[in-house]
Amino acid sequence: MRLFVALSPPPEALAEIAEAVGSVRERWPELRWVAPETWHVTLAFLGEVPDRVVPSLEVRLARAAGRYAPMTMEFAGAGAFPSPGRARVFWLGLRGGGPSISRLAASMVAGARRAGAEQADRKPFHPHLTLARSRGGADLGPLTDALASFAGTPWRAEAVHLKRSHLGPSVRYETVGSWPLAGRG
Ligand code: 2AM
Repeated sequence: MRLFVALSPPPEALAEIAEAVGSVRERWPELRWVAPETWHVTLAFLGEVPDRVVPSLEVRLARAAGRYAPMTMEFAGAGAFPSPGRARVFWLGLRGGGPSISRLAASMVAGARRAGAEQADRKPFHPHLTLARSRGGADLGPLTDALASFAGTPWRAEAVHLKRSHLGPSVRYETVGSWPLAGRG
């Protein structure tokens, strides 16, 4: 099954984003906008994972998550991968969480690897929430400018979630497991 590990921001944080994005979104109908109910922050993309690996993957992720304390962060700023001028992915940035969020992401990757699920597509970790995609690569400079000053209310990440992608005309994510950030910090 196709899996990834993610943070799920609380509804209040997502509502702020929906409000900020609402008006700009109408001006960019050629982009494939991500459905708000699927918004998430990816910590590790695992790709296709054999079913037999999933039980030990769950054990490893639970153990790794348990070593981290909840983290406070906020959405701030906007950008694009690989660059605003030829963008394939348009995103909102995440601020705060300190170095812990990068360490948490690295621990998820390491736990998955020990379970036998290699991270499918290793890129440097850059915490973000994907809002839209462009197949061919588009000039999204004006769009990133429009949301550059966005700054959301801080929220607490208290758990990690293992999610399964069901690909199709509209992608659907199913939560396979959730584990608390149960450390004391
Ligand atoms: P991103 O779009 O937020 O960067 C589920 O597919 C999630 O895994 C996506 O939201 C995507 O995060 C992330 N991901 C990372 N690499 C991917 C890849 N090669 N193919 C699909 N998704 C990938």
